[in-house]
Amino acid sequence: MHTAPRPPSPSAAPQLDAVIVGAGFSGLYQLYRLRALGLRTRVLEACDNIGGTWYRNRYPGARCDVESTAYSFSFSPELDQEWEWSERYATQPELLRYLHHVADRFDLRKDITLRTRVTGAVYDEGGHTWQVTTDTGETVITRFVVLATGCMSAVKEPDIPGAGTFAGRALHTADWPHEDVDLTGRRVAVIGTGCSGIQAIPLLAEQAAELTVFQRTPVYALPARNRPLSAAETAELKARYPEFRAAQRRSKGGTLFEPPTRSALEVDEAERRAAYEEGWDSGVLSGLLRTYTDILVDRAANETVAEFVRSKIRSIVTDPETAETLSPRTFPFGTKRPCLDTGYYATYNKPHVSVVDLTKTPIVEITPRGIRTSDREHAVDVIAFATGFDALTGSQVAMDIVGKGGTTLREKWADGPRNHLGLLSAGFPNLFTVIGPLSPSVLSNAVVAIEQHVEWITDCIAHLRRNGITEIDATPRAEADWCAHVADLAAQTLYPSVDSWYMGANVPGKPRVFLAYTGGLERYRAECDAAAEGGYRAFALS
Ligand code: N01
Repeated sequence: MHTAPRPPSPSAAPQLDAVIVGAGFSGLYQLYRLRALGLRTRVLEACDNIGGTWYRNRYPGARCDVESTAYSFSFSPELDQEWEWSERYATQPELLRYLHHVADRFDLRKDITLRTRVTGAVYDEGGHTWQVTTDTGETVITRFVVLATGCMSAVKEPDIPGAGTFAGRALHTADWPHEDVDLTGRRVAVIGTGCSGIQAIPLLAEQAAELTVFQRTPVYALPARNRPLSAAETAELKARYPEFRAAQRRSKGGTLFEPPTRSALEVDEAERRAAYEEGWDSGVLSGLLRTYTDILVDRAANETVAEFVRSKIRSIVTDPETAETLSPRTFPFGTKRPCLDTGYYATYNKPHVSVVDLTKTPIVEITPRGIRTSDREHAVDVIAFATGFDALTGSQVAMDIVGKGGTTLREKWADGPRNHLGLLSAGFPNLFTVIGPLSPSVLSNAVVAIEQHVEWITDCIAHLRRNGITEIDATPRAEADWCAHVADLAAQTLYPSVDSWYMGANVPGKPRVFLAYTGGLERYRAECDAAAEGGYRAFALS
């Protein structure tokens, strides 16, 4: 826990117009936009380098599961034309190279300060400024703060007794070493089978002498069907990039597909199976979700696709008992984020790879030698934790953010995040969030969602400055309405029925609130635009 920041000196003049916290996709684009407005802007980044998620998640196999050509900035046609993606799904190193290219091309680095973690921010109600404090001892006074801290940046430390006693090497997928980790001849354990675990497992298995996966909940994973992009494909895409980008911006989730029109239950089994085969073969994360209208709202409809995936697992994994262990049965398909994999299930056919079903033999403790489950001790040399994140709110409540009346964001969000449009939380004026809680964020292509937020925030700040307005705040009424609306929409789906990180259920003590907006990016964009109409009259301005 950081020490609480000191109250600001009375109404000190701002040294900066904007501080942006984080130098990932969000922070880089926000810097580009605010600088174009002529604002004195600085990005403060905790890590040694830029890249955010794509800097930290360097584990073997880390790869985006949205197609590279769609998971990239749309704001610069020149950038679209000059950058070449090598594969359908970009690896982490390629995404990081892309972000470095963006930083260089738009000359962003000069306003980014690395190795500087924002520890707190206190609002000065008299001066309408924020006093931002850092772990380097710096204090910066700024009019606006943009939290570009990402959805998945607060790593969830393994809540397992004895975690610190392990005498071998402990790694976390979200904090993998920069240098190569040689696992040749080593006995490796992986704890966790979410998207990170299932991407890492096939590659770790290529090196390890023995790989043991400790699985608490199996996932539904679809084959990525990744492949190199040919020169002809790239040329064809570049020719139609302008239309593609425009369509992305109008889309429901930032990727393009024909929305389904029928229920899974109104077609016969043969037709359903054919649709699911097509979705499975598409190599697209939402390939199965988009088949029928009711996959995420009707349990019986959902079960048809869930059983389809289980049948695929049985067809790939040769040992029937292992196939059953890997088959999700406790939650509907899609209510925890599905994964795209490359060879995940087939990895279990290798003789040196095994899975421990923690629902039958739970982990009791980590020991100096390895992992003790209820039936035995598994001696290993390396433990790779793939145990996930305190998603969406974790990075924000980790900072001591003190708003009006001395209220902290942590206190205000004790029962779950509260804000208007996911953008501003009442009592914390001039403090914007990019793809944070109660916005489409993790349910959409993150880059498209980021661009929508950054552009809205930029337009808002431009309006305030043009009109001599020094403070914008969410009203408690608008905030209450938005929180209720987000919860109402989520309640119409199967999502809240499941313990997932979407619900905050993976972090002990975190309130159970559905953390994202399920109405889709298109509808959300319209809500944000409506709130900006008439000079942002949905907000309190002064
Ligand atoms: O984390 P997760 P992640 N003992 O929370 C298990 C994005 N992402 O890093 O489900 C034993 O999904 C936990 O088990 P359970 C994407 O949005 C994207 O994999 O709680 N097990 C689960 O199996 C994704 O959804 C990409 O029962 C424990 C796993 O650890 C999000 O990030 C790639 C445990 C955590 O899974 C998070 O994914 C990677 C314990 N004490 C990530 N604690 C791409 O774009 C936790 N677990 C491809």
